[in-house]
Amino acid sequence: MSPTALQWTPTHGEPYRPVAYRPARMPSSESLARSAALRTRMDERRTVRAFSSDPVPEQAVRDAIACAATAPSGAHQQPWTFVLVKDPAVRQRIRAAAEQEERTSYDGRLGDEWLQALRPLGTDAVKAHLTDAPALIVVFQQRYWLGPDGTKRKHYYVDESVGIAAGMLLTALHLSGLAALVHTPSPMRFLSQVLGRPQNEKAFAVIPVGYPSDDCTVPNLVRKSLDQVLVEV
Ligand code: IYR
Repeated sequence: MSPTALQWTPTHGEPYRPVAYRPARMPSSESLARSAALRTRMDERRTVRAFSSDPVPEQAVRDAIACAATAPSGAHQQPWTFVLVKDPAVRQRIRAAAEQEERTSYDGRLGDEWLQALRPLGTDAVKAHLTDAPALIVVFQQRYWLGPDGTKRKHYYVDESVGIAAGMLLTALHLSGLAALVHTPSPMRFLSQVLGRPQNEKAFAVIPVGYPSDDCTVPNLVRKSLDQVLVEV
């Protein structure tokens, strides 16, 4: 059986058993061509808040989730669950609960400094994307491992691991031609209730996926230049 065909089960205390890794080395000319093209393509990604209700190829979304699930993770514990919500009734429940929280947030809970920081983005408590987009991916962190008999085991670097996976998810969706948004209603506890997730899971983000609406606009953002974000020593 090839290593990839093995079914994963949580590992713990087992011996180190390395296997050979010999990927073909890419010529540097090819690396440079790919990195330049990827950089341009990634710079085209925009966070979209106005979605068409047109359906998306569902397998492309599943493939993007599979890409996200290749992320590195603390102790290879893969502490994530992705809930793909297609049911319009469930999306409606999520929207109603999210908007209730967001109204409290925008009506003062965020505080003045935070509201000022959000102003150039044009966000508000209305979250139409939660019902307009044909699919939502709700990313959950598994804060600890919970065995079938209730046994708990510590997970390491959960925030980092799930953050990396979420970034890979956004990349995969974008490169597959799909638009997305990282929505972080706060507090997010209602997502566990609506989606019936177990006690070891905590919502990390809601990612609506779809196509931009015909009248979609985005804020006129400028990204930091490479000079501003890169320090070479
Ligand atoms: N969660 C709120 C507020 C919000 C916060 C940040 I930081 C943003 O970059 C955008 C929005 C909302 O979803 O509107």
